[in-house]
Amino acid sequence: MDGNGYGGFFGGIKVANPVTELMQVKLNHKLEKGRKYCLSYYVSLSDSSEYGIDRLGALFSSEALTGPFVSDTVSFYLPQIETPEGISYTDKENWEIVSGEICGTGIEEYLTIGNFRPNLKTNFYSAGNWGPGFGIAAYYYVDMVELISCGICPGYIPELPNVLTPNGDGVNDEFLFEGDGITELRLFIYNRWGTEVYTQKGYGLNWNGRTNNGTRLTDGVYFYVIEGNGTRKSGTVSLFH
Ligand SMILES: [Ca+2]
Repeated sequence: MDGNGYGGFFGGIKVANPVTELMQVKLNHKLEKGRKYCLSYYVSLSDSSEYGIDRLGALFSSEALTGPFVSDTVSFYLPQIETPEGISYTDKENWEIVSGEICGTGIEEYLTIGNFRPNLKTNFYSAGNWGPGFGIAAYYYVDMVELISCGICPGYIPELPNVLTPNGDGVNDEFLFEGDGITELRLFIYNRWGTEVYTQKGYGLNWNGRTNNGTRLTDGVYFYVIEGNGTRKSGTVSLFH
């Protein structure tokens, strides 16, 4: 928390017909299907707020959200990430971390954070009165919003090409899926007679058309099996050197 470039939002105002504020940003890239992302950001309750709240949310969407976001009693948007009920953010002196995970589906391009609960259904927690200010409201400063790829989603196995031509021309040269969390997967390659010719597990699955000893395999159709991450996938891949 360097305090540079921080923003803020009203997490709730303990009156009817409240103001709702959310912070929204367009992501540099859409979330990838099957990839897990870890979101974290830090909040600090403003000195002028008499209350903090719980259930801070983060919503990923394909389009920018437009208001109205809530009525007094109904939410129009449901965040994929929400901190637990009963865990309040009331610290005015320090930054508190908010974090959660989401599995990408390939369409999410906007991130919106804030309180998605209707004001009359928001839980307020006393944070002490530090003098005149917003009064019965929770205004948060926000800093260090970070979204990183942190694995693959349960049950997900990546799509793989069905042609491998490892001749370095930049087309179909690799049979791979890279990423954090890939350590959960194991790759097996069999020839047409069912003989295992290549196996791999660990970070980054990548078969280059050779055996584990580096011997170049003959052109033809091979079968692959990928296991792990609670699921299994098989298919064929045609190898042409
Ligand atoms: Ca090629």
